[in-house]
Amino acid sequence: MFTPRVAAIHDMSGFGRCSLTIVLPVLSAMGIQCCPLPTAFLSTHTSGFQGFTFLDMTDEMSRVAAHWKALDLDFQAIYSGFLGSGRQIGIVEGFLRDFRKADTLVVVDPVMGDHGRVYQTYTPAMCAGMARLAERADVITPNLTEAALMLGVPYEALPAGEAGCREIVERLSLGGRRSVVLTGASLSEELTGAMCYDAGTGRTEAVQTRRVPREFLGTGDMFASVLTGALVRGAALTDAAAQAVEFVRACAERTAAQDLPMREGVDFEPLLGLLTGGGL
Ligand code: PXL
Repeated sequence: MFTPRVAAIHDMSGFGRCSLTIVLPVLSAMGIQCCPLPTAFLSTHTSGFQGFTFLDMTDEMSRVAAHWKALDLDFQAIYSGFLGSGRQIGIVEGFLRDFRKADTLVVVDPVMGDHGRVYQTYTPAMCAGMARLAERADVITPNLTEAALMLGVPYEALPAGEAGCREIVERLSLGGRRSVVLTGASLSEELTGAMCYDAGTGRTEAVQTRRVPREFLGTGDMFASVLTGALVRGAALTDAAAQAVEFVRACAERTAAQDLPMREGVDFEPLLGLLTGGGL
């Protein structure tokens, strides 16, 4: 049986569980070959650690893409996340031009910030570039902070509640041309999850689960990775979002039960079996 292949364009942070240290194990567990195209190598991620190292891989990325092109590799999906420089926007756009075929799924997680704040290494020009890159995606997975940046409105001015989340995904859909899965969409005090606009069906649907009253870094990366894996395996958008919502909840519950620090991310490794869908 054929194993699908995904090009994963994200940073590698050595400690703190995010980006490639989530994308790789999650896609592998879901039976998908993950080919990493690292955007930067950091000692830790940038949220909650002082003095992290940051090796910008911009120049290496073009060389990797050129080699993959010479090898005539093909990918069922291209999935991008945290970028390391403004120049990388154009490199990822070039990667899409070179590797996207009629049935290639393009998922852009427009990683830029959280809790109303932009990540330390992102400039306004990079945020504008990310919005431009995201226009080429089949599916985007912003959180509320990233949705505000893409809509050009202050975080505090985002429309609220269920109607607000519906309005956000519909406004971000580019007139219905791209699917939008808004994360951190909470329809009541006890619930949280995603609001999904499916460009294939034209429908907007909420996916909710019980809220874990703690926040952990990397849950957006976890969500988008499970969603991408499920879409590659043929799930419909809201079913893929439901798998992602439930897996993130299970990880957050396990991590909260041990009272681990937010910056270390979710303690997901013992739960990967939930994604494999079968024994030996
Ligand atoms: O999870 C988002 C993310 C990804 N990569 C790096 C980060 C962050 C969030 O802080 O710093 C390097």
